[in-house]
Amino acid sequence: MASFVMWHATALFMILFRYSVRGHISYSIPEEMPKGSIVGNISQGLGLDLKRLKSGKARIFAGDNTEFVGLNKERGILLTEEKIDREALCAKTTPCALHLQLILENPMEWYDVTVEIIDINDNAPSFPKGEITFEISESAVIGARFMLENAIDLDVGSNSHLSYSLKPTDNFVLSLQSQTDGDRNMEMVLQKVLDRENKEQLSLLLTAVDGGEPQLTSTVRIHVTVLDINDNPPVFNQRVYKATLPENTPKDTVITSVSASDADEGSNAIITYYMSSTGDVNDLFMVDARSGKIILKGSADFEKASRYQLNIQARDQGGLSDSCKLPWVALYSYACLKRDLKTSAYIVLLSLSVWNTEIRRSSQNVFL
Ligand SMILES: [Ca+2]
Ligand SMILES: [Ca+2]
Ligand SMILES: [Ca+2]
Ligand SMILES: [Ca+2]
Repeated sequence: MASFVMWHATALFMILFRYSVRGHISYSIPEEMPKGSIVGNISQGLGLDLKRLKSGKARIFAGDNTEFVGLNKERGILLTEEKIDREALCAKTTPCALHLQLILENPMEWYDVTVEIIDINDNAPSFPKGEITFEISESAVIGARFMLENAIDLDVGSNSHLSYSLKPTDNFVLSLQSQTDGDRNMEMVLQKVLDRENKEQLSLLLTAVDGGEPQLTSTVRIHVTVLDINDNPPVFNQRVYKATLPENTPKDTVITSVSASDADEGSNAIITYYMSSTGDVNDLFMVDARSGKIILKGSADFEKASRYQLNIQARDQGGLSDSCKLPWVALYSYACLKRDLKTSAYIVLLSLSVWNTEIRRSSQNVFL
């Protein structure tokens, strides 16, 4: 068997040596042509008449290649046997060509035939992911860079040469840097600081356009979640609160509430209220750390003091704070009802102590 193979190989070599290549012809066709499309007139191209093709039993030898191209002996032309997908045949290799032989017998002749498959722009750019997400702190500094993955285009040449755009450009601009290996690093660069309190979610559109004719495009959505930092202190909704209470107000009565808000989120916005006053007032009043309610915790004695000043502080968990005052909590020592003869309404009469001035004042009418 081995000797037969050796003889066969030797015989083939001798045939090839004796009947060397008579000629060479090249054709170029675009990929994706329908089956049966004309590649070229090989009869004219090689100066072979149709009778010779027939008598020589002309045939196309494709070697290892699938038979993408066939011979019509009657017309002397080469035709496509099926659609040729350049990307499947050659991937990124250029040029992409089929190397065939036209073989004739009686006498044996052999012609090289090259069919170059020209790329068409039949692939749009494609991004590796359906969407891109980032979580970026609002403390990120201008110039901070965030890597983006390039799109892929299966075509070659200008049909796969991609340019990119990013919109909107309010906070980020696109940066493309060529590398020594021919790749390009694509990044979005922060050009205006983020503010979570102003905008927590950003949505950008990255577009890739190839250089084909017509151009094909692809887009990918970039979602940016802006992460909070504690850059806002609590703020009281009033600088000054006022309150009054009767002398015999029972313990645990809520006399008023203070309230602060914090524009941050999470623990950066959790507010705790404190009394920052000094002295006796701390024995008489307390502030609920969570609700901001000012609660009487002792007995208010008009004889001892007619006013108190409370200082309240609101602090977030990051240590930022604000303060407010209750510059007086006026105690009134008595109240009585008096009937208005004209209107028949009852009038509440209060004895109020405001700062150092004792005044008597009628309250608004109380209708019973
Ligand atoms: Ca393309
Ligand atoms: Ca292509
Ligand atoms: Ca805060
Ligand atoms: Ca914040």
